[in-house]
Amino acid sequence: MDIIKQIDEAKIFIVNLPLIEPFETSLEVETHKAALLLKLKSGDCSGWGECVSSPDPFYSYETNETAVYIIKNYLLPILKKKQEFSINEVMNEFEMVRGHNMAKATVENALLDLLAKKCALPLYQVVGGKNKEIMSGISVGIKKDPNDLIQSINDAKKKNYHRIKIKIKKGEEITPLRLIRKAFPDIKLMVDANADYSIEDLELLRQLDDYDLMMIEQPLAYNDLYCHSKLQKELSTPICLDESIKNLTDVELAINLGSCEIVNIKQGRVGGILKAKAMQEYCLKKKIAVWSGGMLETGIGRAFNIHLQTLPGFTLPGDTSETSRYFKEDIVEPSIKLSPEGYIKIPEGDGIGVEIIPERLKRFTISSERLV
Ligand code: OSB
Ligand code: MG
Repeated sequence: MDIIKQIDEAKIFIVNLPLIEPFETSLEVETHKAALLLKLKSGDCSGWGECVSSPDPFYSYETNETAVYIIKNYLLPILKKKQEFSINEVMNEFEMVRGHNMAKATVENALLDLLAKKCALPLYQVVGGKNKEIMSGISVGIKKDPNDLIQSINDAKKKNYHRIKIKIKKGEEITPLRLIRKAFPDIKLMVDANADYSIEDLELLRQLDDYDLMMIEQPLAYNDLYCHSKLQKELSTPICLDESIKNLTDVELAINLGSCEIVNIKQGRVGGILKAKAMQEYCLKKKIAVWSGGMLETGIGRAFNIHLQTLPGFTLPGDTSETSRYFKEDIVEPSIKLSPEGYIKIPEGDGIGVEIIPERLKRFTISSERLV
């Protein structure tokens, strides 16, 4: 049942979709989503994956170009050699490539979609998820004009998003937080610093404890679990790690060092749904809450994040918002819409449950290459 037969076609696409509004973080301002897509075909079934890398190595060392390089020269050659295989077996062989978990997740995701379609089951049933809907949260970028920030939060509140995250950067965080709490004393609020602070900023970071935040996401450097453990001891607000977590070992280290109380599991950053599931299980055992982040994915990547969140450890609302928060036109149908109570229904079609619209794929593609 979990066996896939030989891959007889593999194709890579780079699509470029304009975002409805620029998305600013402490790292960069994004105006477009340049996504790497992978299509794998076996017999009469196809599966799709989307890489969460960006064109630039700011959030992670992986970029769209390094992912293409790794997929083309290392991962697909492993896959191509096999007549019949299980996804686990392939993922184990991928371990010979160190790191590059975004590239690995892309192939894993496409294989899972393919397998689920072959079994005529929705993806969440293949990975063992239970929930029929998930809580939706939103990530709001840095705004130059405080009125824009208040407006965005008001819009999100009206849509009943289960929590609102705002991006912050060092030295420009207190004013917006004060304004938000004045206008919305009770909303569920958190901040994401994308590693903009250092432990030297302890006194500034202590002030964040005054704003009743659900958590502070990735305050310190991506590679500094030790200083996060020192910081967590000084703050009453939970720290959540994002870019520091690339695999299960990072989770074990972070939890046992006391570097965080919450983990943002982005399946696309940690090598795919199966790796994310193992991390989620570990965190559940350790009573560490997890949620699913996002990378402004197109409807393909977002569908994987939605299916992931049906697993039992995902008790906190994630960053998966409705399509209209990102794109005027996505490359898939149906677009994701929130229920009046701020939930997203799990697609019940086979595989990821969303269809690629060929005309839109063609229109948004800036390059493509057949690899097998
Ligand atoms: O740090 O979580 C992040 C987007 C791009 C890169 C990094 C991050 C984000 C988000 C948006 O916060 C999440 C989403 O809505 O997909
Ligand atoms: Mg983050």
